[in-house]
Amino acid sequence: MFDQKKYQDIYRTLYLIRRVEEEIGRIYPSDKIKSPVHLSIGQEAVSVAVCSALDERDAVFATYRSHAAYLAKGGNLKEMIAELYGKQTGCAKGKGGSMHLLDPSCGFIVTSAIVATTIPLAVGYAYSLKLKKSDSVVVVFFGDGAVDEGAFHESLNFAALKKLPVLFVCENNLYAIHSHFLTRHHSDNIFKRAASYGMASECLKEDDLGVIYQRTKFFVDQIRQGSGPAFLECYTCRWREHVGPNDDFHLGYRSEQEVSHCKDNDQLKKIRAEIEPSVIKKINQKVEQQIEDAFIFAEKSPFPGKEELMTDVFKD
Ligand SMILES: Cc1ncc(C[n+]2csc(CCOP(=O)(O)OP(=O)(O)O)c2C)c(N)n1
Ligand SMILES: [Mg+2]
Repeated sequence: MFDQKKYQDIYRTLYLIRRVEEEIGRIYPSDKIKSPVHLSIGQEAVSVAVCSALDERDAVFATYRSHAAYLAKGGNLKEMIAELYGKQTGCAKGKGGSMHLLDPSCGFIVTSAIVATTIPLAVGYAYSLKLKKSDSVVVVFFGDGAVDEGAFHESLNFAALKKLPVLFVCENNLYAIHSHFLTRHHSDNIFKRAASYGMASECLKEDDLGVIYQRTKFFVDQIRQGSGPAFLECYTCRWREHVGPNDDFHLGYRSEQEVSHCKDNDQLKKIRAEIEPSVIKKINQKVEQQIEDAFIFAEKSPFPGKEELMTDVFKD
């Protein structure tokens, strides 16, 4: 499916995200990390597949669960960990935490803790690109919970009406916190609703990195040529609790079996099998060093000074 270099690039990013989130989970109980953390563990393949099909000129918007998307789009790892620690060197100067990652230098424009709010922002951004006759494409990631919000529907309608260069990517992990999709909606038809607003729309149920990559590439090429928006619903699975580093089977809203079934489809293991073990060893060593360096950087960085309390609140 990919050439060997692409396999290695994809594996490196998947492994980085998995391991950095495992480290975040390990350190979290020490209270050094000052913000809530919504881990992507189990969901990494969607971010990595989609971002691997984009160029540097393309822009990404995401949610409070966006360590994976931030890193997959090329966000700075040291600044991400420093942000979680609330340090001045963080990507939001230590004022946003895990739920407000951003790195516009690599096209990772903004994230938000408020469900669905980055969808209209992404559409507005796409509108500005269209007015400037840019050939960049905007991707916005959101969860199945965002479909419950009016802003989702208004944004899709407007994007279709104005034929804007935006790919909507719904990461459907079946739950909004602990509520199953079918306790919130009559039917399982998110992608059909998107189609009804007037855009190409598909549902990918396999959680297969290669398939998500191929379909993203197809839609991004079309969008770049002026097709207007498109929509991808990607089924995926969150392995840990909604917020925090633990699992949550004791809560009873889903079974351990449901998640272990997803773990059998771990895309990290699948991609690893395509690469020589000696190469894997080298990649892993480098990534582990990068992660260690990032946590040391965060530890050593200062907290923001009191004089920064009221700065960066409004745009000058
Ligand atoms: C407007 C709004 N309503 C409610 C919440 C509380 N809330 C936080 S996360 C969440 C669930 C969202 O689920 P989903 O969009 O499927 O994303 P997931 O957490 O599964 O990645 C809710 C309801 C919020 N942050 N914003
Ligand atoms: Mg969800």
